[in-house]
Amino acid sequence: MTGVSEDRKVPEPETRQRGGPSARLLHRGLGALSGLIAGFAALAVAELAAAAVRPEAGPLTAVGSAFIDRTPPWLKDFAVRNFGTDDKLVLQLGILVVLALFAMAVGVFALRHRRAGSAAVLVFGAIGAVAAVGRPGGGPVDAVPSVVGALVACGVLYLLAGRLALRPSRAAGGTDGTFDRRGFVITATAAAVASAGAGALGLRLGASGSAGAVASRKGVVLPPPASPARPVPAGADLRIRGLGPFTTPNKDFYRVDTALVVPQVDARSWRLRIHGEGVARPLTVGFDDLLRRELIERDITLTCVSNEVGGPYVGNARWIGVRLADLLREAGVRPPSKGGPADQLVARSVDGMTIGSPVETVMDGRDALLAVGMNGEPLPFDHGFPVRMVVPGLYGYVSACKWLQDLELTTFDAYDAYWVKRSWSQRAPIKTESRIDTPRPFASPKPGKVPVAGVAWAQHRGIARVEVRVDGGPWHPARLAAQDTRDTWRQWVWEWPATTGSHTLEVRATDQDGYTQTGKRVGTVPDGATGWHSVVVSVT
Ligand SMILES: Nc1nc2c(c(=O)[nH]1)N[C@H]1C(S)=C(S)[C@@H](COP(=O)(O)O)O[C@H]1N2
Ligand SMILES: [Mo]
Repeated sequence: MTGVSEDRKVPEPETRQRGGPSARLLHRGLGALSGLIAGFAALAVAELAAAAVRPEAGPLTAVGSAFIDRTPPWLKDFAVRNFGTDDKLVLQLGILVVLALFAMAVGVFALRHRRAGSAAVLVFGAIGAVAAVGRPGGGPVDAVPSVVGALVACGVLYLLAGRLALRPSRAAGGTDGTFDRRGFVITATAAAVASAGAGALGLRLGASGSAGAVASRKGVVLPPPASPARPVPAGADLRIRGLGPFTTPNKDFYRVDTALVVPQVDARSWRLRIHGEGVARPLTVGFDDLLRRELIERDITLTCVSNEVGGPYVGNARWIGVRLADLLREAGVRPPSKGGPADQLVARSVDGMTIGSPVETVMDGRDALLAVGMNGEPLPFDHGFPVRMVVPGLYGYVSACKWLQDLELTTFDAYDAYWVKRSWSQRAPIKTESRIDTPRPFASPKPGKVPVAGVAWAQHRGIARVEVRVDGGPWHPARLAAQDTRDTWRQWVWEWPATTGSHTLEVRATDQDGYTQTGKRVGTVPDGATGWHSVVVSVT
């Protein structure tokens, strides 16, 4: 478009018409479209290559994961609070939008600077490659998808920019504003169709790549536990409308992790290594070794430290697994109270997560598990198949490592685990908490008896009392459901004689150590939120 100024000086009719503002806009628009097509080609080809290398090596996943690991706690907290479990979808859409904007800009730039513009695409390939190689378990081959994708995109943009090149004008030094329209349409369509094909094939191959893991999970037969859980007492479930079931079904169980691609581990090749300081006999066990051991079955309520007061990140399941303390003792581990040198057990997952738990706690006699089963089935992939940790009384980020593959004994002084590096506490026992599940906020019940009900939890201490108050008035004791174990949550209900008007309901719990939940509101960082859950309703 070097001829634009010339056009004005030389008002030659045809040139004005062809090179006028709307034609220029169209030309730029097609430049932007070229950038988009090149970007699409890059991602599609990279996806296909990632299917051959490994799913985590795809540039979108790699850059997204790298972003997650660098997310400051306040942003992570914001994302979890506002997008919940959709936070990853939002992140990937965000990356796509940013990428699309850059692609369009590069496409427009390439109209004038065909080589430099095409080469600029390689910069994005380099970013993807660096991110992929730097992922946990990443190696040089993980750069391949980004590099191949970028090279293809570079070629596509070069071709398209060539089709968009303006033809020299008959008037010397200018252009007549025309370009190879037919050639552009054909090349652009061919590139888009071929990319769509490559992308679809990549997704299909990626899905079949995990066939081995899926088959290995289907093949798992959980042996009956040597120590079954007591049946859940009949009175543990109050069966009140608006109150979830005592045992959370797997499909409804909350999910919190940093994995953009859920790891699909083949149980047949899975190994767990136990090693580190004070480990007299380092151990390596396979999945079948675990199943042949004494299995115990327990109901344990899991809670996320990122759960706001009143939040949803808590669930109760029936787990089957091996006692972690048994394995540690077999490896010759002693807790600090018995002279062991290591006070921290660092669990590592196949996706590079590290989670540190106090050795003293996991060996103090509580049912700390290497879990293989959840509610009667092998762990779902989302919840850590084949093996995860579950420790009653500790928040998930300091205990519940999913897709576990390594246990290292060390000290809290020597090593900070993933979340501790991101300003969360090294140690985080679950705080005594309670939540109102019904009525819902801003509900409008009729005056008269209104059941106010919810759950309360103080894992490994147990819930002793729950109280409810209305509009800051006196506390009324709620009726507690039967206790399953002190490692599980407890439902409660209070019959409220509701009167017309707007009212604020508040709840607080007291645990079996005699501690009453503080009303002081603090946020989730660094070791869990506190405060009383409150719900405003208008009785009409
Ligand atoms: N590998 C891995 N394990 C993990 C996490 C993770 O991000 N990666 N998140 C932890 C956190 S913060 C919590 S609260 C629990 C949640 O377990 P769930 O998703 O099965 O409910 O898993 C824990 N284990
Ligand atoms: Mo968590």
